[in-house]
Amino acid sequence: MHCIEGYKSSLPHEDTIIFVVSTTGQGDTPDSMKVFWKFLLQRNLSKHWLEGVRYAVFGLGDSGYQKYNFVSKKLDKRLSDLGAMAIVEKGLGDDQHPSGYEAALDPWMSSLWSMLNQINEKFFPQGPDFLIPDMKLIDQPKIHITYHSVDKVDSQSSPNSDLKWIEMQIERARSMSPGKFTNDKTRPNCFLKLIQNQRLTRAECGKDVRHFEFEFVSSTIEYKVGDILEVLPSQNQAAVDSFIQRCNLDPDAFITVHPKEMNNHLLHTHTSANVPIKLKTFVELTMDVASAPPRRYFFEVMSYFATAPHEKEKLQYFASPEGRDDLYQYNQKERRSVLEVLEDFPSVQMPFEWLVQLVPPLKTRAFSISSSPIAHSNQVHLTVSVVSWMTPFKRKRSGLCSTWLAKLDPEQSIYIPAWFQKGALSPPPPSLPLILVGPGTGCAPFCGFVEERAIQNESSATAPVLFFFGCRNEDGDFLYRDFWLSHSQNGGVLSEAKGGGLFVAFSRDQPQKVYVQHKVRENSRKIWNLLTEGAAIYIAGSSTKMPSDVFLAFEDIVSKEGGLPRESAVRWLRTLEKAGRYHVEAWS
Ligand code: 2AM
Repeated sequence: MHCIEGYKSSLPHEDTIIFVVSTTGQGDTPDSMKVFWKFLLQRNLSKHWLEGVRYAVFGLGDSGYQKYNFVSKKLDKRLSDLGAMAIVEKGLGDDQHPSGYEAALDPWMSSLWSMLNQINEKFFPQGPDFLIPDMKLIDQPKIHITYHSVDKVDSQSSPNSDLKWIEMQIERARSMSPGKFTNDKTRPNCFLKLIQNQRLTRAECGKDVRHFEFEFVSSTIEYKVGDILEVLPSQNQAAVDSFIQRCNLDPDAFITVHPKEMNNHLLHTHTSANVPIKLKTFVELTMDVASAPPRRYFFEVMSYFATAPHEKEKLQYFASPEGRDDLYQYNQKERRSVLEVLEDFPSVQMPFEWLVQLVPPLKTRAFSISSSPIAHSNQVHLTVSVVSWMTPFKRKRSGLCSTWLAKLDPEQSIYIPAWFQKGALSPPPPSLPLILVGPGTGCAPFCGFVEERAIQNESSATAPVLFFFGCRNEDGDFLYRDFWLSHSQNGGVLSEAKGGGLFVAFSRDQPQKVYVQHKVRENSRKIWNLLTEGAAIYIAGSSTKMPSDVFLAFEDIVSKEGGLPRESAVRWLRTLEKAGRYHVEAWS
């Protein structure tokens, strides 16, 4: 297996290449593929460049999105245009499928193995059947753990509550986890201290949306409106303790974790990944033990270590293609965490190496920033919906990060590790007219836009802004109501006097649903006039259906007001998108 690095010279000499690729945002390539994709699109590559190279593509996508599996389709086409030959039809994994993307993966894998076997028997001398799990465990863990005696441990590892020490622990733990975190997700960009945690919704509306204000406590990071803040959540201490106890681990042991194939030289180099860390700290900072469900391979490996026959049988069934749908129900639909799965199969004792390798990584969570750095120096604000839901078996589940944030008290001195990222919504210059659509927490980035524009407007006149907001009830979840109303009055940036407007859709305040797209259609002429003056459209919020429904509303407007047939209206909007005047930031 290769990293895509070095592809420039090596790609045409490969025999067979297998690509597994996801799609992010609105049909974008994942970050780790960007350089490769740019390279592959070069015009000077001849259409014979990859002749003789065989390939297979499997895409990970979500058919809820308009550009479903867009990147895998583009990649497949480009490889074929460059002369490479597909050995199997591209596979399209769909997260919306009742059995998850594995429903498409299983048949794709089995055709892939059989094709590979036909091409070259040395791939699988025993035939592809040996991939079906049985009593043997073919693999070995890819990592090695060294246990250190306490007296040999670096003095820097002794407990100390200062920020530098916390930063070191995070960097150490996360850079030790091979392949789990990219380099930019090991050492935090900065630490934040919570200074405000305010509920924005009333209990009766059934939603808990909160406004958080944080202060920079280490370095101040420069960010822009529309940027993203990623936060590393803290896991529940009791869950971490239960996991350690369930796995018979010593929380106070000092460990280092290395990839197995690491050479001696690297092993002895003094990097943060080579300094021992407490096992409990390592688990806390890198292994999601109580929230993310493990993947199918976890069950396969568990089956090997199960000593009770009925548990072994059940785990083997879960890991087999026949058990796929039942595993999906048990695991993904019910969102069983690693800890819960291990508790359901008490005879399993998995070595820590396997656990480190297979427990899902503790991921940072990304939120759209809702403040303008010009309006709040040394601060960053978020608008977060506290996630909780019932599984099909009526088990209450809640989002790790939002639930943790909601319980934090600004009086406590807790340092929150954070990373800043550029968002999909580029900051608009003051002279650009704006059409903003942000129902629910989709309003977050637009708080920053409006705040910033109000400040810019104090020195010189800014272009008009139309803002479309949607929520359930006027009295329940009209987020930042006073803020929007104040900017829509007395010559504010959303006021009619400034050519702007505030339009709110209350979806549940009348018998029929009223959504932002209805308000957009009602303001057809106003929107068209602004578009012809060069306005940019910005859409943010839930990814399920809202962005495509809103696109349809704009399509209607362009068609009606611009007198264009439907296909031309779509092309017109696509051109807008290409010109950087149609932006979408959607999240699930
Ligand atoms: P609902 O929950 O009453 O269906 C913020 O979440 C608001 O977005 C809510 O009022 C929600 O309405 C609404 N919403 C749900 N689906 C939507 C869609 N496809 N397009 C626009 N708004 C939608």
